[in-house]
Amino acid sequence: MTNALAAQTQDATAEDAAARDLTDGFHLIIDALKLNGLNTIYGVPGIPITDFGRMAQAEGMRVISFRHEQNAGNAAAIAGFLTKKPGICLTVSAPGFLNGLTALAHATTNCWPMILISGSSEREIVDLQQGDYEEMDQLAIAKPLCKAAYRILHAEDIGIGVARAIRAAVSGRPGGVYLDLPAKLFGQVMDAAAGEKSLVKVIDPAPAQLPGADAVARALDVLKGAKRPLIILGKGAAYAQADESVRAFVERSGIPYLPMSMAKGLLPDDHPLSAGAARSLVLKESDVVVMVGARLNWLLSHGKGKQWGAEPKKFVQIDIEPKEMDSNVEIAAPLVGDIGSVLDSLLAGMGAGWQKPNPEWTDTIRDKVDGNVAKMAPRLMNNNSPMDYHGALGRLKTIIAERPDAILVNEGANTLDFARSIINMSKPRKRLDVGTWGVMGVGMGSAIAAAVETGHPVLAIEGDSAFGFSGMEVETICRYNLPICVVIFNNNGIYRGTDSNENGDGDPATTVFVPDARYDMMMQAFGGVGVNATTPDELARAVNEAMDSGKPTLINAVIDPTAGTESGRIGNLNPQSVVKKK
Ligand code: ADP
Ligand code: TPW
Ligand code: MG
Repeated sequence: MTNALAAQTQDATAEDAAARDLTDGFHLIIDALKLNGLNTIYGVPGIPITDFGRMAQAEGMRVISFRHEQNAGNAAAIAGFLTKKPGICLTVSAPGFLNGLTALAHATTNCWPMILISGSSEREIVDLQQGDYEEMDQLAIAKPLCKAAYRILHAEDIGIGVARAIRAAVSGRPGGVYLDLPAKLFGQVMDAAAGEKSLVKVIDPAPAQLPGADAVARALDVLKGAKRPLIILGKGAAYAQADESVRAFVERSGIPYLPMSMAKGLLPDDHPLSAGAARSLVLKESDVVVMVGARLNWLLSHGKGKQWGAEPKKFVQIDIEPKEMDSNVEIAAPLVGDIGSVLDSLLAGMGAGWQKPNPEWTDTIRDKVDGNVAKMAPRLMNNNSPMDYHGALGRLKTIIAERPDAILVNEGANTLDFARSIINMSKPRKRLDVGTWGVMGVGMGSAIAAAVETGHPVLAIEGDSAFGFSGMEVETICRYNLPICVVIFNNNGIYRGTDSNENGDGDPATTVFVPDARYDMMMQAFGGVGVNATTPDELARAVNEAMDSGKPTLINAVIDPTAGTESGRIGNLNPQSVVKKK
């Protein structure tokens, strides 16, 4: 259909539409999403997408309305990680769009597929800067913050536009995509049959990418020369859903592995080859390291420096993104491809005569792991009141061990670092946290998406500060009656609750909150269960009840305000002044 015709037909009345069998932008977008198996939208309604949300719900999509777009966006981002399909976030123009944009950038940084669909104001007015309602050149602003950004101006382009967005989000290294839909698009009408024909079902959206035979041979040569090899599993490996290949590669090679935080559970944390509790040792002592869907970024001190020991290492790296190779250190054997295909090629090349590493290496690691686990065990059993991190997390560790299908959401500083090392995961993609940026505020969005996408119970372990960034979504949790139990580690502040303001003006210190706050009462305000827990036993009782009942629950866990340390485990990254002012 020509543009002129499209414009003309916009004036058609509803009766006309029924008589002539027309469709419109609203329906075409919904049909395009559904055709591609995208059946859930996370968003906040308003002009110009209020009716779109309503209609999507009426057409059988699940539409989860949030209280703030950033949380809806974080939900879409984690839905992408969990499902390998782009999570969809829907926002209104300018301010809503900007609120969603942080999450789109977060998804892109973490290599998760997501599509931020935003309504926008009229192009003609925006481009002349004539002051339209919520005027903003959203496409230009989104571009540098995501993997791809598109705008659809004509109803007949919706099929192609949505297909492009999906393919851009999931192919190669996944990431966030922005899709700009000006208000006028929604009402554009066209012939229903032509509309249906214009839709595109994306075939093979994330094609397998096989490594070259020479690259596989090179990697196997490097591995065969290794005396103290190590595998590092990253969240890219969890995302790839090549779980059997990952397990087979670790077990057949006999090489110990270290899981990055969101790769925990790809193999159970108590697996005999897990080096999780011997991290410093294996980083220092290994001579060949196989990176599987993990980047040598700040989380691994860029692959160099003290942490990595004095002797130079050889790296084998498996990644779908060729540019990742040599990003921080030289990669001796790059394997560009998808994790399943690459690992299967390596397994085939290893053959029957594969020599597992010398037991001296694996036994050393085992001893270290066993020693560290034994050292930790008694601390996890304490019943101190107020609670410390170990006493509280010891109980939560047991609860998660008893419920391998439950999903753990985790954010904070000390609350994050202690929970990550204390709580074992036994299945893939069950641990969702702050990701590559260490961003606070992902908690409630992640918890909601986890419950919606998987139907499994969710335990969200939240620092009191971390929770505050998305806390209003407890209403959303209650409204949709989701099986989410939020535990707030309430130590009265950021890192510790004991800071004081040096200038004596009566203002509180910058890192402390209202002491002894009762977050549990927030949940009660919306009809959920709220519990104040002051001992590990009380905490365990309340969490067990919540996980069994599936009722929306928030537990205020009273933590000793002196128990934490500044910045948790990354205090070394925190610049501190050495200059004392007189
Ligand atoms: P972590 O934080 O767990 O170390 P990163 O987010 O740093 O993990 O790294 C994940 C890596 O996985 C990214 O470099 C990304 O390109 C890669 N990746 C994502 N999906 C796949 C896939 N299907 N196959 C191969 N590599 C992938
Ligand atoms: C979007 C900086 C890192 S950790 C943290 C902040 C504010 C909160 C730590 O306190 P919490 O945990 O959650 O109470 P605990 O157990 O140590 O007391 N803004 C964003 N992201 C980050 N990372 C910050 C600020 C930060
Ligand atoms: Mg705190």
